[in-house]
Amino acid sequence: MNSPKTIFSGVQPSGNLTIGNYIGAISQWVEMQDKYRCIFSIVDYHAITVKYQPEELKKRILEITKIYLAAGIDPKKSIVFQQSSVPEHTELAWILGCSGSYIADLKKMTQFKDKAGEKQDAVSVGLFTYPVLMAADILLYDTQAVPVGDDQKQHVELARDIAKRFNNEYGPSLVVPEAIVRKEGARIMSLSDPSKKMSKSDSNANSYIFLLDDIAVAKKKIMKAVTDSGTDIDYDPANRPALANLLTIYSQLGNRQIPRLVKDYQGKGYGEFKKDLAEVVAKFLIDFQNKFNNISDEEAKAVLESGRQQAAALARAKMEKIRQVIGVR
Ligand code: AQP
Repeated sequence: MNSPKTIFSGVQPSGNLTIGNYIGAISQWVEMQDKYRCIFSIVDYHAITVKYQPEELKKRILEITKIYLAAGIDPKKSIVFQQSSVPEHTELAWILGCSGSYIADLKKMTQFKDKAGEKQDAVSVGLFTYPVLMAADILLYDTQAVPVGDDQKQHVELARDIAKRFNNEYGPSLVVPEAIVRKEGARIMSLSDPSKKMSKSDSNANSYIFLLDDIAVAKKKIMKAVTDSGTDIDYDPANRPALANLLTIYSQLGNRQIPRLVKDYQGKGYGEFKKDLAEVVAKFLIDFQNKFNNISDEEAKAVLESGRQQAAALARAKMEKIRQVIGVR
């Protein structure tokens, strides 16, 4: 029998997690645990590529661990660990930065262009080389598939290119991974501007719903969400992207397929639709937050420590081979 595929993914503790992070990434991880060998990381070194508060980062690392657990990640089935606790990630990132990664590729990364904006020369080198560290995260574990939201697909493709170039230079040493992106919900859009993705670091608080948002606040955000012209409920992402986004959120959190929703809301208007969606979101958040609040800091720390030991053993063995092939051992 073939051994199960290895899956790796992570979230950076750069803010409160949104329902976009949940729908696009974490919810699909949960489904994979019974089928694959899963490794899920809190990728904290990615969160220091932009300005941050050390105390807040520390708090968020445990918070995200609890979010993984509350979402249904089971540490008996999956390895859950903090990236910085396994130093081989940064070691491999250095090696890949020297072999397999080109400046021209990094300059093309949409996320770098979005985050650096007009100041491409004045942001940190880390923000620029972030995708190389992400490639190291993935390649260190012989990962075959990386479940991510649509915005991270480009980075996984770069990891593939880096692995292929490294293999061309040193012989087959790295597994070439593929991205797994949901068909629906891979890109949840901002509630205030459906042309932008929902992002945890957006400056407009009405654009996102945090998994830990106050329930009344979350409901208000849904009621305030922008809608397109027209009054009927129809799924037309090209012409009515705001409504399509709300239908996607409803479908994903309320477990009802979009065609079914469109049918159920025939003859009803935006007001009724949004009120019901606010209830669906509230119900989801209440259930999620109950689970989250029942996980202690000690439990989360124990999960991270056990995950560290398991990840470190894999990383140590892989890096020993990499050091040999590049000629430093
Ligand atoms: N809006 C989204 N819809 C679907 N999936 C999303 N993801 C992020 N936003 C959406 C997916 O969540 C996972 C973790 O993302 P990340 O923390 O590594 O960083 P990101 O992709 O840059 O997400 P954010 O929320 O926009 O963070 P900030 O604001 O800090 O940059 C990934 O799989 C991502 O695709």
